[in-house]
Amino acid sequence: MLKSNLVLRSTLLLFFASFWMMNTYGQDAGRKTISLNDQWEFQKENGATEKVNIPHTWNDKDVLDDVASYYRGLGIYKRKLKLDETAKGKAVFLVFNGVAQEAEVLVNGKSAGKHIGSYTHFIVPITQYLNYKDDVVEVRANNRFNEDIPPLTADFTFFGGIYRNVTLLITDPVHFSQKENGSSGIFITTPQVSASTASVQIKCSIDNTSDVAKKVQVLTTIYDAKGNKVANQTVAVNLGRGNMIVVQDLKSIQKPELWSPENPYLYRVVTKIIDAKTKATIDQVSNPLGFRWFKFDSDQGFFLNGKPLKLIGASRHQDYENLGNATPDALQTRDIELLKNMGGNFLRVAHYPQDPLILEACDRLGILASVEIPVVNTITESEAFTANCLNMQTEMIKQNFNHPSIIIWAYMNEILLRPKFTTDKPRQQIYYDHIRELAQKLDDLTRKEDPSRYTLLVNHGAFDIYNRVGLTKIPMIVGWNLYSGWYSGVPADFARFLDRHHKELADKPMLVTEYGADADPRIRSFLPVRFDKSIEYAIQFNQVYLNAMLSRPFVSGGMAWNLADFNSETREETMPHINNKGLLTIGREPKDTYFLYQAYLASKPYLKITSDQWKDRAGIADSASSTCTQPLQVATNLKSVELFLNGKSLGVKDAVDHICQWNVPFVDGKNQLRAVSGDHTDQTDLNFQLQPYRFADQIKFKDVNVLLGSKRFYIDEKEHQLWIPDQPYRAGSWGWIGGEPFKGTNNRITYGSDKNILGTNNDPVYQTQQVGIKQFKFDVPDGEYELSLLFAELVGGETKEALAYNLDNNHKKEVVEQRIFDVAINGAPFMSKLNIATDYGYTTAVKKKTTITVQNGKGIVIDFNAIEGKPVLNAIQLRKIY
Ligand code: GCB
Repeated sequence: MLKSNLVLRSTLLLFFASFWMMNTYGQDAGRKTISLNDQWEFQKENGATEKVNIPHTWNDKDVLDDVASYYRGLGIYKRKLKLDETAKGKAVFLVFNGVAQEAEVLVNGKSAGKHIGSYTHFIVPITQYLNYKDDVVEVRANNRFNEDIPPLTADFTFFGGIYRNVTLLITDPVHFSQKENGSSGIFITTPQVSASTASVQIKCSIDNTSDVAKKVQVLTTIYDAKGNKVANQTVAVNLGRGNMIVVQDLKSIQKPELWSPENPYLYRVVTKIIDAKTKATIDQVSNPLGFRWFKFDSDQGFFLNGKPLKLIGASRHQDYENLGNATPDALQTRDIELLKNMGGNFLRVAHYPQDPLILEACDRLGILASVEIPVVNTITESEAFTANCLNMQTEMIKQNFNHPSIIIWAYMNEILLRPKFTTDKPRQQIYYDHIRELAQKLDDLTRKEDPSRYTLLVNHGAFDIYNRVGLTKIPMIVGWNLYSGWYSGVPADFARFLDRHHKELADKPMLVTEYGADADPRIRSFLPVRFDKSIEYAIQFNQVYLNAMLSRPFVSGGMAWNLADFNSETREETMPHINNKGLLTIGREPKDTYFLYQAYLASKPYLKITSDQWKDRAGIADSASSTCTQPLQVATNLKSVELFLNGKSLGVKDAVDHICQWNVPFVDGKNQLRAVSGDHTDQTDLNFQLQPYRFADQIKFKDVNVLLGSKRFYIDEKEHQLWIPDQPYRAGSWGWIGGEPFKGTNNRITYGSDKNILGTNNDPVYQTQQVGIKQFKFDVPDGEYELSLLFAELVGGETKEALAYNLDNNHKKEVVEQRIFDVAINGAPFMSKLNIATDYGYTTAVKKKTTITVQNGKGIVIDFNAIEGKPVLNAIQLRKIY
């Protein structure tokens, strides 16, 4: 009984194993691939073991806390490999799309391969290590700081892990080479393209890992999008052990359908190795093919297929809300769809090569692209660093070579942003010389590896120094990351910078590779100013930039920084650890700036009531009326638009820079808005919480949440609370008496404070304050109330470095003054000798709540009495209980 059971079970196992092989490997193309994303066991060095699936990062949770650090060290992954007899005699490989940042792959305990760099693929041949029984793969990944591996510093988080797909590849001993820097081993160019004819060159690298010579045919077929054969060529070769390069020229393809953003027409190039005797396919690889030609001109900008095309789009980071860099495939592809829907035609894949899905989507959707290696901010002057840069550049080019969407290879970003040796000028010169030599080597390598595309080096806005170091001479295109009106100056400086480039670097084509302003979707303002992080400031900023670029033909294009918000662990500001310059949130919700881009770029009539994320508004009634008038914007590419509120016309407005604006008298509760232009309409409902102008008015008072020292509105989406700006005390209403808004410390250019407020996710509630406040009064009628006073000490504590990308860099050490005060409510002591810094710590959220019985028409009077220094109040909430 027992015995026969065993026999049956092993027969079943065999059956299942071969069934699995047949179904998952049965691709009839010689080679077999299957993902190896499941069944991994993971542990941090000396940590507990857990089961994980790929994509995986070990940092997804540690970037969610308030602390500006994350684990940078070793992570160990292990997995069994289920290979049976059918794999014997074959060549077996593991294909890693991305492991951050150093990786060693072991098979059955033996080191099979190593790789350096988080962002390029690598392929590890493992045949010689296999036992085909109980094979175990181990990947030791490490994201420690290593001075020889770029990036050394950057404004993004260096997540560790096997964060992109892993695949098992099984081929015949004769196969397209897997030794060509992680590429497919096939390199396709189009030496000649016009609207009437085109030629295609296919260079294949073929390996024979067996000792048996083999006669084969290399057959390349080009198919059009419908699957019709357009051209083919067969070359007969006799392959001995080793490598052979086979080149095929397919000439005179008539009337090629051209690839462009409007018509991303893709052909397919299928290359096969065929056994000359049996005619069986030994190996087969497909690649995309697009026929297009292009040029950059320093005077007239970019041309695609002979026609001018302004390149407008965005840069993209690869991480996602709560997932770190372990972003699933579908969300990666969706990003490119979002860029396309925005009207973009260009993607700067920044600051490093990304998942293969990204460029596949660009090919399909008609998005032109640049890709770059992560040499950011600073370099190490070591041979190893140089070698790693050159190797990454080679890998990037070879791995992405066949994408028609790519037109540019880049290799450095703002490399003079963090200059070393600032107090030793001769030594600094040596450092600069080293940078220039490295740039030259990378540029030379790129032009040699791929003469069909352009090279790009990306600078920050310090024109003179990049010129002086010689970095504007080396690349074919100069990229500028410009933040006038954000980190320094005013938005109008942007156009002046562009004109300066055109005048002084008259022969260099240029791209605006970055520009942007932080936009926290929770922050709105009717008086937007630099650094308030409001959506409204970002809208104005983007209008100025888009106008300047679109009106200057010599500007080949511009890429908004960034398509979406992204993790940057060392950042603080309103949303700590996140860079908020995205047009989408980190969870890919469109901000109103995204709609502005649609209005600028849409080819069809476009109309959109913005304030998409500001559907819950609050405000104080206009004097004794039952409405509150606030501006409302519509983004459009139409000349003029009419707006209706609850069915009543508010008039027709002409669009200025793609925005129409009305003053809308909102009523309490639901407000139905309809924007109309000809046949085009957009409609939305907006909820308004009307605050009484005076407590004695008809409008019933429920609660009010007030930000002090602030002109911002703040939407707390989690607790569904709306915060409004403060006002000086007005009789019959509420407000502060005495003091002035916090103006930042020393020379820091901030709005309120830009420090991380500990103990809250509502940092903007605490980041502004009224300094030197004497009283806060509510002239509320008698009743029971709940009052909350919110404090945070904004001066002192850890003095952080000047904002990482603040080009002014004039931050001085903060002078801390002692601040002690008493707080009394309606004459009774509430908090005595309050010293926020010593009692609670610097930049820490403090909320003190109490209930008050208001009687005899006395309202609520809160007194702030200074003992030392100036009293402060950051925010205040009042709720009527009954
Ligand atoms: C830059 C950098 C980019 C930053 C950006 C910013 O110039 O190239 O990595 O994220 O500025 O937001 O400050």
